[in-house]
Amino acid sequence: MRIAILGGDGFVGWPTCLHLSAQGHEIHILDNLSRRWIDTELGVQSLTPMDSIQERCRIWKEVSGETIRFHLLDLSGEYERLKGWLTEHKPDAIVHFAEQRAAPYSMKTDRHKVYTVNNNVNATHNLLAAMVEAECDAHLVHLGTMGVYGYSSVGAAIPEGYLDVDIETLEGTKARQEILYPTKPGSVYHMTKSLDQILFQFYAQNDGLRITDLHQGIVWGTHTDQTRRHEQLINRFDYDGDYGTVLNRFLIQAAIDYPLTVHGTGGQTRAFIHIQDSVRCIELALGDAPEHGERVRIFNQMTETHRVRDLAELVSKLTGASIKYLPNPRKEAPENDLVVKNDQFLTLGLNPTTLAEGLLSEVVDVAKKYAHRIDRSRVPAVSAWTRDLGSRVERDP
Ligand code: USQ
Repeated sequence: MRIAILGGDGFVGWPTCLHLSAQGHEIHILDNLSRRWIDTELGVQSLTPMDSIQERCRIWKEVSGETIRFHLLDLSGEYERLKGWLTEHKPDAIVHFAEQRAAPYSMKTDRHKVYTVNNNVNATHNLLAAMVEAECDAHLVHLGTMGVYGYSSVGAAIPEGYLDVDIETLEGTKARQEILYPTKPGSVYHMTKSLDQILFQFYAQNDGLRITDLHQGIVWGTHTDQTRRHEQLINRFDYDGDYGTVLNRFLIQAAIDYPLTVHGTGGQTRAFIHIQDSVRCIELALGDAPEHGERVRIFNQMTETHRVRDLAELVSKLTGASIKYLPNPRKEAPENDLVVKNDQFLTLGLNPTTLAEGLLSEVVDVAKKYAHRIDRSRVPAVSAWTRDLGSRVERDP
């Protein structure tokens, strides 16, 4: 297939490009390199040394013989160029990662809220409108998030996107209706992914676009089979308070003897997936396109759930790191249970990497190897959800 990977320079985007290219697909990256600009804005860098996208593609050609093409294009700001690109290249599939993905960054200031909404919602809507106008019949696979569901404990498993509800009719009988599972986003970033769902629903129903939305959990790990093939193919690894995700943060904190930064009681339960499984899920979803006129297909892309304090204890046991319970800069339930259905990917053949097998071998090695590149002052999470929470944030534990 000819596959356009929007946001192909990012944390999940890059290993996905390599994975699909290795399988013989023709890969085109469309990216405005905004993630690299945000590193510059925040004054941080990936733990792992990352080459330019052009250099990454050159090395991949040397290693594999396969070509990945890079197109510098801003989805949210260059609608006409996007439409022109789709008209000219007519991809068979599009994978859409091109959104600002950090919840703390989206809550940093009002400017960051506005940027995140403008960037994410416009990128998705521009893409959908351009696909229709360019008569592009590609299967669109979008990276969404488990966070659209919210994390309140309702004592029931979260289904894959849809919920059957019985509504009382005017005649007093019950009518069954299928609805999108109600969203309850916990940040401006998660809110944009909730808005994306409505955009997808409309374009699938109105224009017959074939869309799959992957509700992904928190990704951990850094390597995939392809990023291991050359040190210049290495994936990015974020550890700072805005972009670092919880388990990867704990691992680098342990490597530099920094107390593990648990927010609140650490009673938050979240869904997790290893980066290798993440790229495999995208491959599986691409191979299972919906029909024209079918509702948006929604998968829960996660393999296990863990409580934050249990993760901290696990990392502490493995490495001897100490744990620090900090005031939570986020507005979120202090404790929640989480049960998630993920039957669709298991049925399609996903064989998950579990935390127990993958943890020590891979990430601790990466964290230790590059520990000298860490700026300790960028480790604290200082973006607060509200002003009063901001005044309690601990800047350097
Ligand atoms: N947390 C800590 N200590 C830290 C960092 C985080 O206790 O040092 C806690 C947070 O308060 C939160 C949980 O860990 O309760 C998860 O935080 P996170 O930063 O790992 O994940 P999140 O902000 O939810 O976002 C990440 C990705 C996002 C993706 C999402 C999937 O950045 O792109 O959509 O995970 S999910 O969480 O399932 O919505």
